[in-house]
Amino acid sequence: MAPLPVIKHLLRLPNVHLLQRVGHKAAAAFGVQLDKSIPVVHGDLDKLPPNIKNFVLEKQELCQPSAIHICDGSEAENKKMLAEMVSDGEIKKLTKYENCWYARTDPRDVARVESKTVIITENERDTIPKPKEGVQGTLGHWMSPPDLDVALKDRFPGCMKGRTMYVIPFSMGPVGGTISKYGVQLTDSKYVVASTRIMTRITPRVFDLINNGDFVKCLHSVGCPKPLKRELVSNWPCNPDKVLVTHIPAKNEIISFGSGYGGNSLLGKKCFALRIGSTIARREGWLAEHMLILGITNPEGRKKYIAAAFPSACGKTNLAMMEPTLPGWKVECVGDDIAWMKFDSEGRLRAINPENGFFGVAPGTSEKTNPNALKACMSNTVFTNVAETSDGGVYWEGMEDPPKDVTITSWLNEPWTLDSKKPAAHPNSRFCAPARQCPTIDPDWEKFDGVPIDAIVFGGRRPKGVPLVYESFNWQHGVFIGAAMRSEATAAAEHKSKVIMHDPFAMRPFFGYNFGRYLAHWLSMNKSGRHMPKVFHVNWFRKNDAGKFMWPGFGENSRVLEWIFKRTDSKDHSFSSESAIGLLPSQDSISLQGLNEAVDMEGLFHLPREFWLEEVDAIRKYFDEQVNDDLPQEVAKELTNLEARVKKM
Ligand code: OXD
Ligand code: MN
Repeated sequence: MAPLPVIKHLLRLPNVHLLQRVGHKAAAAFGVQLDKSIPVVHGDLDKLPPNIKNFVLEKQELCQPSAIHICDGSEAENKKMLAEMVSDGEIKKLTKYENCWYARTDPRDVARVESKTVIITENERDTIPKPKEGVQGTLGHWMSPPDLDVALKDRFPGCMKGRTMYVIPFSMGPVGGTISKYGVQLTDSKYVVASTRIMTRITPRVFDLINNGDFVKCLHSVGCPKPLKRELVSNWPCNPDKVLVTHIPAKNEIISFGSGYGGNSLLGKKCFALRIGSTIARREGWLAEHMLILGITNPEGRKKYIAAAFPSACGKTNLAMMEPTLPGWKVECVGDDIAWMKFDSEGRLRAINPENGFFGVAPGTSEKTNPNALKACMSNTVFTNVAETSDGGVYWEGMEDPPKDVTITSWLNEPWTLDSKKPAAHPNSRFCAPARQCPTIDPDWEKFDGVPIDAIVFGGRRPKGVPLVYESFNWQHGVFIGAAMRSEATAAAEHKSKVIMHDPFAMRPFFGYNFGRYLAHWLSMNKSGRHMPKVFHVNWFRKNDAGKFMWPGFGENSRVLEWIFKRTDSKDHSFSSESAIGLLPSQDSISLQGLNEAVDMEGLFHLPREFWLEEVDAIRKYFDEQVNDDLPQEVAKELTNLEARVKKM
């Protein structure tokens, strides 16, 4: 049936707010039709479940691509797209490795853009706590539905002209898994399709699993319709002045414009698995967290799983893939960035890694720091903004000494030597590699109902005052420790200097809703009959007065994991002693056997009273200013208790 003229007119305009309100109903009732001038060059639109077909039709009306391609995730499809990108100069083959590719971005599109990342709710308070009078809120950015309408109208009409719109059916978590969720992303970027194929599971089976039910709707455009209005830099299409990454929890919808990079464009990752994911998790009673998951096996063969939250670029990937130095211990990787965790019917917390790949920060990754990540990215990998070597390889700061007998070209496409003043690789340059290629990938990493979690670990980069490890007194205190997390800023977003920033639960850039309510949700997890994981805080980054790291880190962190392992077995205080801030390892309970260097354990566990009094003040200021009336009184009480204990030190 032909669309009623008035509906067709509304869709054409396109009044997006109206379109979204009438969208599904109108499409279902009147049958939005494909603009006949837009060929479907791959796949069959009529075979899609009606709600997905309508979603595609609505967005093609809006974005006006020149063709539609429904992805099947196959090898043949991937090969063809990579070849097209090579001939368009968007990527290069790295001949030194097997099936590896290299992309340089426009230098204006190199990281997540937190200031342009917004959550849309009717009431601002549903997105962020109301900060104290006169204070700028830092716990996310809110946009009203009418402002979203204006912003979308300014960006999306005709934004895909001259480009193909790819329809990507993808699964977060193993396809068919009990904790998995499904999404469909529309994008005009082949780079995004190729990277999403690594980071998620792309398969048409997702259409059947959605079966006309709920799915997360993702729309992405680089915002560079053809003919181009400006010359591209490095053949990287983007529209930096108009970047906007939006999330609409009420509709399970993500709409992103202007950036092709990382979390701005691979919408399954931060947008879906964390921001929209956290809102779904709250509704459904589970947790979507910025956490790695690792399995650790002791010399007797007993295994436990740990989930750990660290702010961006604090070494989550290194920890998840570590090679323990403690003899007989084994660490295996389930995931390096995101955990979805749900209590099962027996009261065990079970976790999956919703991702299928690693989007890891390249600089600093070396044979010493993370040999497993290096092995994982030697084939089937897309590298972005690293430096290239003249023999078809890659190079970045901290990898090894620059290889001899080759020349190096920086991420800015300039000749590079050790004398160059600029870095060879961008500090946020990445490898995007399949998870299954990690030599230590856990045999259960794709288990449908996840792996059982015994410990939750929080951590950050704290050069002063914070001990190597401590344990919370109980769950409520653990939630407080997560809420009070702070860390040095990193290159993963647009922050410039190394200030110590509050980053509660390592989720500050990723909350999908009001952080105060998020805390209440965490507190509500503690129900009778559940086996609550123990909660810890670690800090590998304490420095002595000479500015030198006090703990060797990397594989030696297994010594700390061993203590955590022992503590999860204990029903009492064995191996620990009480301090003002939590349970510290008792004397000699962290094994130092076989360590090559002397470690100042006393210094690593010293709690300077002045430091902790200042820490309490900083946490109180943050809670008062940022969380204000939304702070659960249980968390406020934990701060009061900490202060009283510190004062007695
Ligand atoms: C990431 C991040 O890219 O946290 O994982 O920024
Ligand atoms: Mn991350």
